Amino acid sequence: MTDPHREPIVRPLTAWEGTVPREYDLRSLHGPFDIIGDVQGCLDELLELVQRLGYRLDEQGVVHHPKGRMLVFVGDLIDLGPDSLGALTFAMNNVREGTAVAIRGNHEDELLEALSSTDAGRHPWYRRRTMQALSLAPAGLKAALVAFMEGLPHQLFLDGGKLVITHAGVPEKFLAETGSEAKQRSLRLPPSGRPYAKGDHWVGWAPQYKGPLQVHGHEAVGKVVHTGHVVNVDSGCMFGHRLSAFRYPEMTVRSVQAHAPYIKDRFSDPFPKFPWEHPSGEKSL
Ligand SMILES: [Mn+2]
Repeated sequence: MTDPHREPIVRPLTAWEGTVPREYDLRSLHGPFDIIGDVQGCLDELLELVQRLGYRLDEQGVVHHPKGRMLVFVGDLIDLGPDSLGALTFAMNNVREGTAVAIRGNHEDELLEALSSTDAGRHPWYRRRTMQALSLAPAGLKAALVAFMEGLPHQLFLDGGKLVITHAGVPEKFLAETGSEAKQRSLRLPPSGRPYAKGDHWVGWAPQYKGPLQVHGHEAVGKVVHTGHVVNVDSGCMFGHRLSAFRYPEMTVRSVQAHAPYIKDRFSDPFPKFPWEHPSGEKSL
């Protein structure tokens, strides 16, 4: 008997039919992709995950996959875990080599804002730590990392427009928008307008979303959640859960266990239940 809450993955994937701004347009890249959830400075888990996904790392930390797979980062490479600069440098080196693409998360955005601010105001502990690490880095590396973050787009359209990457997840009507308000929405959305609560931003739109397959991060809920054409790939490594990759076009999930809980989980239940959730073939490595 068919469970009405368990819709099949909708195939074929629909391509975005609207305009794609140049800064978001990587439609000519067709993958296959391994879309990595919010790394948040969890470099060790990132290196473990990419190697288990079949990538070989060269001496510069650039990945090579025998089947030409590419990494995709959904933003928030930095801050809560132990090695923000390492994670950021890894992503930068691979983007430069064409073995990865990445978008900006709110943590990169807030760091750039903090760095450009003359106001010495209070920053959260993780921002102070990341800023200190950056200040201790060689000047050339610091400049390169800042330029890398400044160049990160807020959304990316891939594979002919059949796949879109956003940080916080956005309803269809906000895709491909470039205004400053839209960009902020892409980084921090709760479309309900309510403060974040467990799974909050899924309630408003994901089950009804009809756009191209959208993979995003930002809201750590302990495991990858796949709702129709929307995938939240942030499985909360920084909270001691897992770092995950959503594989495209296979639509499967691979993940590794966090080596430690780096900060206290804001959710009392690390695995909230979503009644419409799709069984996405999650497997541990
Ligand atoms: Mn975020």
